[in-house]
Amino acid sequence: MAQQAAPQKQGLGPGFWPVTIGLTVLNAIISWYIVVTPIFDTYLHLSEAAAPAGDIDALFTYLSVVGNAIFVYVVGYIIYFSIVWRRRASDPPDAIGIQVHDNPKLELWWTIIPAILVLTVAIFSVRIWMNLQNQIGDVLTIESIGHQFKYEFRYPRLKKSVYDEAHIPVGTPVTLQVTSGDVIHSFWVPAVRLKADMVPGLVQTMRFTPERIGKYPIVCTEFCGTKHGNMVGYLYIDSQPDFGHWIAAQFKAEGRGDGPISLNSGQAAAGQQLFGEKCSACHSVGPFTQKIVGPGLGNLANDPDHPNLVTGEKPTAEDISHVLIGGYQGLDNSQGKSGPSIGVMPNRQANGLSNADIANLVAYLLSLSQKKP
Ligand code: HEC
Ligand SMILES: [Cu+2]
Repeated sequence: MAQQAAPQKQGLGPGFWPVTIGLTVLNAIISWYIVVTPIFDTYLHLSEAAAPAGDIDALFTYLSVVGNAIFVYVVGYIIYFSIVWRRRASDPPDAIGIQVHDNPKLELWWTIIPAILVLTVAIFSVRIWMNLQNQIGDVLTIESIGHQFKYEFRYPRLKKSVYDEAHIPVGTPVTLQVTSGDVIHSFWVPAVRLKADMVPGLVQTMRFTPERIGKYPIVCTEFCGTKHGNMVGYLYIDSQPDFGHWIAAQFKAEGRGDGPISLNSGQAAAGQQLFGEKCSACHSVGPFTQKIVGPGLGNLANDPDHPNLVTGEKPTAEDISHVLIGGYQGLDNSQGKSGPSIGVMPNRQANGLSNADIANLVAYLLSLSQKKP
């Protein structure tokens, strides 16, 4: 006698659409929470101390939202289907679920949707990576060398290294050249979201722009010996004046305080070359309005629309040198009344300018203005 075929279970089941709506609502609530909560700040108390921390956190948020959606739907449907199509007491002992093979529609979508997701993640992260590599203006370059068990920092023009405490000025693009003097260490600043291994014989570059003044730990994450756990440094993001004071103190400790600058000994040609090296990332030699990061400097001394410097001072050699020495961050007072702040002009220490450099740059800037009618 032919055995009666066991009934096959198939279809979406009675509650599929209500469950889908429920999962969508749940997904939306969790996604909303992820988006509105600055996760690192809230749970780990890690502020975004420097660009690109914000970009990296945005990428993390995106990954969390996508990951959460996959989790909610996959787990939700597994639970739903295992309840509606469970084996019931009334089912014959040989009852089996429907066997699905070759469903082109399904296969198409489960290829297309993940492909799109992975592509968006790739585009998002490659763009951040490229920004990191191509950040304009390596204004301040510091070498950082790992040792058992401390971090050494070498600053331009500073003869002695400093250890375990690095100071950098806010708003100034910084390039760190990271390597090691002995074994493999790592240089991780959680508040900047960047990390590089410190490998003997290999110099790796780390670029970021400090944004929030504060003191942030630098952590070694490669087991580098018995006192690895004690290997913690601090990155101080200082205001421009504080950074100036700090580095001036280092110079003083080396017995190399800077004497007075003789401005009339400046050489415009030497200044021009220096400008290409240290200033052109942020300044054009066009008019004031031709902005890169800072204003154009081509008409500094004879621009009727901007009779004064941003500091409100007159564009004399003396007053231009004040901007180069102290840096400037404040309201734009160039038209006699205050306008919005333009950005941060790094001070001489951040730009690595000697007295002679300042004299040469001032001579060059003034020569630019004189060429115009
Ligand atoms: C990180 C970018 C950056 C670098 C590098 C930089 N500057 Fe500036 N500079 C600025 C910004 C931004 C301002 C405007 C500051 C403000 O108004 O608050 C400025 C302002 C100035 C001013 C005043 C302009 C005016 O019209 O009053 C001078 C002069 C100047 N910079 C010269 C230089 C020289 C010379 C160098 C190279 C040694 C240099 N800057 C390097 C960003 C930079
Ligand atoms: Cu270490």
